[in-house]
Amino acid sequence: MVQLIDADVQTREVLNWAGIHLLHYTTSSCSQKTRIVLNMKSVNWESHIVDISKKQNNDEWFLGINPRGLLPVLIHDGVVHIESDDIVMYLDQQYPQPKLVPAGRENEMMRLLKHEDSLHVDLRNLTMRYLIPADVVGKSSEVLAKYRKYGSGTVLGESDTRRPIELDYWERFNANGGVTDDEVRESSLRFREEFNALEKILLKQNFLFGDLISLLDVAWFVYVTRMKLVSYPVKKLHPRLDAWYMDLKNRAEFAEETIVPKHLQVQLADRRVRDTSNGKSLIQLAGFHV
Ligand SMILES: N[C@@H](CCC(=O)N[C@@H](CS)C(=O)NCC(=O)O)C(=O)O
Repeated sequence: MVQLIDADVQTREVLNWAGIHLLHYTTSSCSQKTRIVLNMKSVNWESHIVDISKKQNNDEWFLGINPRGLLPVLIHDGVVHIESDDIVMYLDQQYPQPKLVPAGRENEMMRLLKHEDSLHVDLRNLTMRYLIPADVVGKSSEVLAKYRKYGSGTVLGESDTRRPIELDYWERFNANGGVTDDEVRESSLRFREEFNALEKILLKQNFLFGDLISLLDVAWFVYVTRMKLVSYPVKKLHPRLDAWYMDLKNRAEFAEETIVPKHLQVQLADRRVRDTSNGKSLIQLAGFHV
């Protein structure tokens, strides 16, 4: 569990926040994951929107809460929790109804969630390339300077190892002028491999961790949701995964947290047409024959 210690947190006001608070952003996939779990468990929580499109996650106030500058953050009675997978594991312990990790299988679940998290960079690549509008994508040198400067820079009292990885990502992104065609191909192929593995599992059981719904379903649901938005052909390549997705999508707790705003839908449709006519759609760059 990543529960920050006192010395990690510089925005001291949050240490006095009582109850459950979530710092999140509507369309952030990791935020969606935590909100779905909060819904499933009928937890009352207070919402604090941190607008990623305005880079508020790189402001001093937010970096003083999460030195990694990433969403979501859960604050429970003044204790700051980061990393969405740790947050949902924590919520499952605190609010066991319904139980989303079978008793005795916590380590196995954590391992599988960490594996899912390892694809976050691929999800980010495809999101940055196909979803985020050109006027918002990337981080300017001013924003990166704030990212370097603010916050304690420590997690659990140790110099944070994640921040240099994040900085490296954005510096490379700027140097390459965005996500490259090769990165699109590699990230798409990585997802195809993972989705193929999930497809096999779902041919044997109802959900990803057995016959009952679990945190693993929530975690992959938000990824599949995003991959559909970037025009990855889920239904054509992985029909069983698509049926599993549709089942979850029809549940209010999932649907409410993954609504795509109308203006974004219109932008996406335009973009899809443009990318396809330039031979740069995800399907074309990945070389999928669908
Ligand atoms: N491993 C982290 C990943 C968090 C993450 O990358 N969050 C994204 C939103 S889904 C974010 O805050 N991005 C903002 C940025 O990179 O500037 C988690 O699961 O919480």
